[in-house]
Amino acid sequence: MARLLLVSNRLPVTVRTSSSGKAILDRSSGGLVSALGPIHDAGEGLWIGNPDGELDDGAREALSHGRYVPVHVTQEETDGYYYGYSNSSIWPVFHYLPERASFDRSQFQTYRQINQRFADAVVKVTQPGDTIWIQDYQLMLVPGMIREQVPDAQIGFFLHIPFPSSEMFSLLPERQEILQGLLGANVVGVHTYDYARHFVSSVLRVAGVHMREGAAELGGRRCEIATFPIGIDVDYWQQLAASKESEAHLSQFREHFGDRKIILGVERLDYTKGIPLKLEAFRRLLELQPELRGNVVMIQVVVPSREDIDSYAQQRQEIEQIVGQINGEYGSPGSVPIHYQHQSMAPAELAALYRIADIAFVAPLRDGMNLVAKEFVASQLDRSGTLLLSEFAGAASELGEAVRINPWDVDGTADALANALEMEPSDKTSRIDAMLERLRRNDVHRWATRAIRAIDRPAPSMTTLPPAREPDELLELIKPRLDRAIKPAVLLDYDGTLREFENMPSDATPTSSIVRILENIHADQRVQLALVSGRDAKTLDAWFGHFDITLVAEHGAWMRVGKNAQWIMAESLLDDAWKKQVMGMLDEYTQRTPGSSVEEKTAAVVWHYRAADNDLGKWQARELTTQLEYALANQPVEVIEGSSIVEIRQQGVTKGAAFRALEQTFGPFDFQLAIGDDTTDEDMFAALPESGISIHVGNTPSRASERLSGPPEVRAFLRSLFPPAE
Ligand code: GDG
Repeated sequence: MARLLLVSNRLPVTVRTSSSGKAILDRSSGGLVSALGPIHDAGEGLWIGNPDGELDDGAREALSHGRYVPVHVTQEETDGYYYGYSNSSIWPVFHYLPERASFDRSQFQTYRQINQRFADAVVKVTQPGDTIWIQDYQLMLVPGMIREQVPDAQIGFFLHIPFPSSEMFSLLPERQEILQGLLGANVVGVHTYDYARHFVSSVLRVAGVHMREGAAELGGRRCEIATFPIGIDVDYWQQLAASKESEAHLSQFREHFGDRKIILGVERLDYTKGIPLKLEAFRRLLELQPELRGNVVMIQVVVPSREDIDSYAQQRQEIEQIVGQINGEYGSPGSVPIHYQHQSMAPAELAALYRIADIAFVAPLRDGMNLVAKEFVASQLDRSGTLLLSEFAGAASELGEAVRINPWDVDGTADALANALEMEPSDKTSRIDAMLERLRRNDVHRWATRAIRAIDRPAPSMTTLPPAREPDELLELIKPRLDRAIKPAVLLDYDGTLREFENMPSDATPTSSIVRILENIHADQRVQLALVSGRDAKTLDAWFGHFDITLVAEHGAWMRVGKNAQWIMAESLLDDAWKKQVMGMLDEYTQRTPGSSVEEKTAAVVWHYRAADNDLGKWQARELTTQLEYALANQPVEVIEGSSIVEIRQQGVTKGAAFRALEQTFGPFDFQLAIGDDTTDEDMFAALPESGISIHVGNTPSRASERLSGPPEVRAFLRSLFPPAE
């Protein structure tokens, strides 16, 4: 396995000196560390990052022993790079709060300088075959900087915060340089489809680079954007929540709060987390429902963070002021409505809070993902809590069963709190169960493996765009050759080639003009005509059975060589154990993508998304393809992305094989013409001899020698090539 070089602003360990004077590494806690720590431990890779504080020789040795490579950043540099550009420019802009942002060129220069230091540190230790994976917004220039020095490096980048709309992104004075930095990666990963879309539009508007289906082709190399929503370690949280330590905290809390209802908020001190508005919504609840006063409490844990930045210090003041007001207004001796804590707590205590809470109140104004929401769900051993989740958190796109709120709508949020307090136990249970199942399936380990595989995956070979021709021009080129031929073969794809697509495949019946074209070709006695389609035999029979031509169904799985001939099945279709596995995965994607559907064929399974939202469909198709390629690596099948389809097909069954079978039956031919529009037709083009003529339909790259823009041009071309007999 390739070595993995992880790069993050902070190293995931701190060095401590034991009583015997020995340097010991303590692993920090947190989602990223729990995901990548085990991978780092199990492999032979390195982790490159900034250590906490000064290192003596013992500390250096301990780090090196653990395969950690320290990159030092001085206090002054931290001010410019971390508190400055990272957290005072990028962070607020990427969270849609530009009024909190400040832009200072010298801070950017420090950011660039530290990014260069990280890049140099990576380059120094990298070896051929390594996989480099860079984490987060503090290091956005690093991919490009490494790429400059190691052009063929495998580089991934993951952004843990939102990628904003291009209008917002463009506020950054250094937007060009930042994008170029990111485009240095082979794969840029983000949490959600929305962020990916935003990235694509920024790349186009700001950098002028077109990304087709989520990938940019940059001077012979690709940069792909992919969504990998980060998960949590579900087992860890469930075990922690059930631990003795956590149980002890839980009993204490139960004793303290009695039967009062508990609304819980846990976040880092950050203006993106929407804490003041949450407090306002809670205030509104108490104002509107006096009977709740004294019967409901809000526990708000605020973990100290970035207090060297003014806006963070101000945020703390603002929060504490509101807490004071509400407690003053609605408190009574012995009953305080808000329990506020500006300190972090031990994980077991946090898990106990997750368990005792009736409502987890997660209301960020923007949040890349939000792990607190997921941890709360995982810790619900009694399945008795309700998650209130802001629609502006990345987690909202996965946790559909949460009660969604718009944090800006204080009245609406207060109503949602009131309703959640009244929710039926069975409703709570079923919501938690559904979310938990999803969290299990997409846990943090899966996040890491999916992302690493995507970085490692060899880029598909690049094809170019054949020259586009007008039908007449193409005719001049081809007609003389056809006229000279004694035994010509004409192979035509149907959907997207002869016939325009319809939303419902069954609606794409042959028009009279298509029928006439086929008749005219067939009237030329010399020609062997074959319709080579992905459709099933039944449909082809119904539509074209009366023609005395060759029909090829399911991309070569079935073939019928004349009007009354039997359909023959290709031989390699016997083992289909892979289908079951594939169907399970396709079901999941069908659920996630409204309008999509699954079609089962003899030698293939197809996921259709033509009737789904176009962008979403394309996106899910990419994800699905990645996942399938990995899951089916050892199976005799291949995964093909076609026009609004992903097809999983038994290997050896291709349109290329169909051409060869045709040649065996009738051949050899002295003229070959093949026309098709999608990836499956590429096999057919590849099977033609060098002198064969292949025509790709559409405006995407292809190995074909010629190109026509769409079915109308194909029909016009064929009408002139095979004019009706006088
Ligand atoms: C960034 C993105 C994205 C909180 N209080 C305590 C404590 N925590 C832990 C939680 C959770 C983590 O901190 C917070 O994670 P979030 O995801 O909620 O937020 P950010 O720190 O802003 O993280 C975010 C994330 O990166 C991952 O990609 O989800 O959108 O902003 O794990 O458990 N842990 C302990 N004591 C506390 O008091 N031990």
